[in-house]
Amino acid sequence: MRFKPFRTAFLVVATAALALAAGPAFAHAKLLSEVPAAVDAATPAPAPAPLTELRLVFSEQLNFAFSKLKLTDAAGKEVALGALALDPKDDKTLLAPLTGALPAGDYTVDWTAVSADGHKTTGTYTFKVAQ
Ligand SMILES: [Cu+2]
Repeated sequence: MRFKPFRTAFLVVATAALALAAGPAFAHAKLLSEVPAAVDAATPAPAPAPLTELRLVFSEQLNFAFSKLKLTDAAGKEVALGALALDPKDDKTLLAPLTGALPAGDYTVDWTAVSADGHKTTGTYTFKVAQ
């Protein structure tokens, strides 16, 4: 059988295309850590004192324009946050400044993250502010 360079090239390209098509499934942004830490966090990041912002570290570079955070208190009332931003030193980290000191209690963060590949992930966690 003669070597057929065009067929070989076709197979190489087709295989690469399949590998690329399967790839983005691994690029969804997962929440890796957060400050203040979730009450059930396995390895809580140390909370800075005083608490001035929420910091969420994701596994992927974020498409900031479509990423969102919502903070609610134990009564389910939304707590106002300052303007959401990407950490200027880390495009995988979302920052939401607090507009004032949080009274002691439980708080819930609902997040929506869109990774650079356009895939959306969402999640919720609870953190506690001690008196
Ligand atoms: Cu993805």
